[in-house]
Amino acid sequence: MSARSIHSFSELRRRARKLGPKRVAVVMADDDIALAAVWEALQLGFAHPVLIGDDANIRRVASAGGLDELIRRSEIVATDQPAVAAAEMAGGGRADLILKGHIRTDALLHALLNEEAGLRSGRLLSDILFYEDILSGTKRLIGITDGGLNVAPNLDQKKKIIHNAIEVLHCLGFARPKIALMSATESISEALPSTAEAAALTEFGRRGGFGEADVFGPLALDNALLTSAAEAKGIRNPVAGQADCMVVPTVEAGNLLGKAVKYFAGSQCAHVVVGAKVPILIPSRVESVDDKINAIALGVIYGSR
Ligand code: COD
Repeated sequence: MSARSIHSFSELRRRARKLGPKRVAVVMADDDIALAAVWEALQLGFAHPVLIGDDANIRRVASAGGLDELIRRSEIVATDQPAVAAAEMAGGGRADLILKGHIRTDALLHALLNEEAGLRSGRLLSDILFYEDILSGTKRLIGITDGGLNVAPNLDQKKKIIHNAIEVLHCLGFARPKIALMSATESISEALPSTAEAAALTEFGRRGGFGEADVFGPLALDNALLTSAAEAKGIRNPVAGQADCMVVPTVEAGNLLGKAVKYFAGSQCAHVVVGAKVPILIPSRVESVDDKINAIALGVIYGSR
């Protein structure tokens, strides 16, 4: 963890405030939690909301939530094709980030991934989630990728997911992020293909393939996050016990881990999809207003790189 890196969500919001406000396009904005989040982000100074969708529904949901002032201070784009409109706005430089509202994640992603939407940059899109970890005794942000998009990434896709994660961590001030390649064990085993892939990716990183980052694995959860566990296993590497980001083998592992830190450890979260022309925020319906505000802050910082 670098001295300049962002350690908490309150710091994340403060950094976003210095970089904002950015235009946040809310797709199908008739969503009470998304509206509450953009209202808070507006008041915190890092969002200018662009509310896209059915005009009457947006006004009705905002009014029911006591957010008439938000409506006065936002731009409303009335359309029955909100995902297409958001993609066009972002592709044309009229929106800086996209936030999912009352729309299914797969429907939104399909619309944004459409070649004609103009949002693709030729890169792989991947999701990275951050939570506040306290295992080391001090609060720090740790990333988990990819628990959102790439279902079973192959070796090449994992390289791209790692590059995306390193780019985000650099934006958060991690000068040389420590990237742990996760599996169920730190030993290389034929029975667990993710361990052999982790070893290959470690070798790629050792030869400088990932630039300014330490990339190492395979590691299990305990020896990625606890120095005591890494020491007990005799693993000597800067990443072991001190990971800034965990790269999981499949979307299921990442999704389970992301929900575990939220529900078992009670951490707030923030996640962002990177690799398109603008950051895309796809928080789930059950994520809190705070999680969504954090995600907007993360998108603002990453989008300002
Ligand atoms: N990055 C860049 N381009 C992509 C990506 C990606 N990660 N995935 C697909 N594309 C491109 C393809 O090359 C193609 O041109 C176009 O998008 C459509 O691709 P399809 O037909 O393969 O699209 P699908 O049906 O695979 O859908 C892509 C999704 C990202 C929607 C899909 O992979 C998905 O549903 N992922 C899991 C999302 C999910 O349910 N997450 C769980 C919890 S949030």
